[in-house]
Amino acid sequence: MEGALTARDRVGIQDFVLLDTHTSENAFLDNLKKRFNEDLIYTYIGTLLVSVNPYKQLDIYSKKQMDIYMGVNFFELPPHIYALADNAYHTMLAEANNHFILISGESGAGKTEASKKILQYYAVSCPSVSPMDRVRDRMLLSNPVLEAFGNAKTLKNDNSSRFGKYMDIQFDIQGEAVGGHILSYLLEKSRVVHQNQGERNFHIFYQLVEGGEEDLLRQLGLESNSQHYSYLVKGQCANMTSVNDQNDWRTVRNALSSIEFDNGDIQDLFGVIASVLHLGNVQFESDNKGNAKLNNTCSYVLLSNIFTIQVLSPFTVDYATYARDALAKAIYGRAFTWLVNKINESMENKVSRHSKKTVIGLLDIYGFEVFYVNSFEQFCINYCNEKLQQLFIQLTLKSEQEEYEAEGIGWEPVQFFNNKIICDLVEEKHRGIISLLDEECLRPGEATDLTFLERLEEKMGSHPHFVTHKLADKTTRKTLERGDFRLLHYAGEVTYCVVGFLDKNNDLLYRNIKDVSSRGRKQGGREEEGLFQPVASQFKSSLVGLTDILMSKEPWYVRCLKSNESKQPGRFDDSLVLHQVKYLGLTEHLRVRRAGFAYRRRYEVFLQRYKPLCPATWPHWKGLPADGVEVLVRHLGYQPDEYKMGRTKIFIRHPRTLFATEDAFEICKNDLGKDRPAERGTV
Ligand code: AD9
Ligand code: MG
Repeated sequence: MEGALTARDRVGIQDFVLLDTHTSENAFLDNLKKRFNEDLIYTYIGTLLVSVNPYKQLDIYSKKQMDIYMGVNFFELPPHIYALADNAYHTMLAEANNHFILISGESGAGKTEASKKILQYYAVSCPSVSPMDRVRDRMLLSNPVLEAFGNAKTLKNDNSSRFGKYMDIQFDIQGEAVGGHILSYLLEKSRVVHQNQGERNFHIFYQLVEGGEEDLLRQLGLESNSQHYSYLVKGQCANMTSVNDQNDWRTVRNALSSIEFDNGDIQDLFGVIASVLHLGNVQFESDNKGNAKLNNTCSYVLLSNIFTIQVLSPFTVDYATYARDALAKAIYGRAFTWLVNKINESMENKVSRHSKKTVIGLLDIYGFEVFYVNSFEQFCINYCNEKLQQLFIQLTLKSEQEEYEAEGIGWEPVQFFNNKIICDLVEEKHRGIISLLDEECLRPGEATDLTFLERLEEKMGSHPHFVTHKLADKTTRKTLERGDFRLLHYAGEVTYCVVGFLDKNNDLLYRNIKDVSSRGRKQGGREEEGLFQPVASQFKSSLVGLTDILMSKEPWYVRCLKSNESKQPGRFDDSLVLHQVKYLGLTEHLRVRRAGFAYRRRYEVFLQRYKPLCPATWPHWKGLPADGVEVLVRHLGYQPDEYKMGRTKIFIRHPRTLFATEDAFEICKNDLGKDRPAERGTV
């Protein structure tokens, strides 16, 4: 016994719900740290998985490990991302409904890695019949491709996602993965033309230039050296040790071939990427009237027209450079959209299109981030994280507690910080920051970034989560520059510099650029002339759409924590981790979990499923379902503190109680024979 205690002391508790000391933040941190020091990066809070980034390869993701976790009850093995993936999968099959896995955490916490592990688990572990293998392979191969085009090195993460990704994995009723579909969210296009010190452009540019075959580079007119391209060296770290662009190029190149990209597609795609690089090297100089002209090294007549003459009025050098960058961003953005569409086509389920399917959605977005200078991009990214935190609160802390109340279950409310106030500050109709930004964008010629800031200060000045530069000194003692405003986000305060907000929100491509560049090919049409929606509003609408998609499914959560800021293997920075534990609301979640009930089922559903386990309820129970359930669980030996009877549902405290019942049911079902199909209920 003493030995067991020592081991437990050393490696901590694998489910916080079982932590016998109080649920303080320090006890929480202590347990995480103990486990982290033993390379145990996963810990549960009930069915929620907490993951701490180890920044080193652990030998826990092998095929052998996958086999161990397959079909095994959640709590029987040490916590693992595979256990969560497996549990979601089996619940989906048993209950024939849709699920999603919300992976959250700040930049560099391990979300993208977690989502890859889950996808790999499904690809390897789910049953398969031959033609579907191709769909599964394509789902896996879509990862390196999208990462190449949508990820980049930032100061926070060498492989930072610069777009949001939601992927549905579709399963047929046998549990085979038969199709996939990706929705992508707001790509950070500004990175194409500018990178901050210590950051890079999207990986694909370096992969192509450093790894591309001689023939290909010759065809594209490219030098095999990223230093040659002005768009690749803005952050002064084109070559970095933690990535191998040449190897990654081969992976991406092979993946593209395997996912139905024919040679023509691939040529076009890299033609576009190369054109962006060439564009970046176009330089302008002033003629004697102060107008822009291409400098001597550029000899393209068409380019000359695009950038130096705007219908009648000539461009200045600054304006021409601006127009060049706008075009480069637009080209890359469209290539990315095209790529996602192509990948979707290749993952489309073409075999069992009409049969019933259920899905598991995987959400991996860009995490909360704070840099020295934060701009429109961070504003959008951090707003997105606020929305996901709000969804988490809605689904776990708020609705959970409201349900106990509605069901008449005695309940001591757990207090938590509800970040709805920050979401409203950003997105409220007519009053939020996004609305004000849009209004300013509708006053071309008059509005500037600074008039936008003035309006913000005027309207938001007294909001508890908004700090204007006038008040900053008094409240936080940290000064703000004149062009800054600060938001007190759920995950910490961020100072945004307004420079570029209007322009990035407008995302306008000058009409004559479009006209000239589309000459000689079919005009793509509607989008150009159609309704213009500013970027932030568009993003807001797409996040509302995403929330709707998620709310219609059963949730699972992976909360990723960053162990240290310097990406060092095995280093656990107490204050950094504690900060995340706090703002993610993990201890509040634990308190609700501990005091609450892991499972609930409507009486009818519970009775319908488990009635064969009790002679009094089998084959029919004539009274009220609630009474039948009471008789049934007493017969099964449930102790009084293990369950509660609500108005419409039974609440079961620990998953293990339900698992035991489920095991008994499986045995009974086999005993009853095949003539009586066991019906599955839904919650
Ligand atoms: V961002 O919001 O996209 O900037 P993520 O996605 O949360 O961020 P990511 O998954 O990319 O972070 O992880 C960052 C790095 O941490 C990875 O490149 C790995 O080097 C490292 N990492 C993350 N998770 C693990 C893991 N389970 N095992 C080993 C890991 N290393
Ligand atoms: Mg990521």
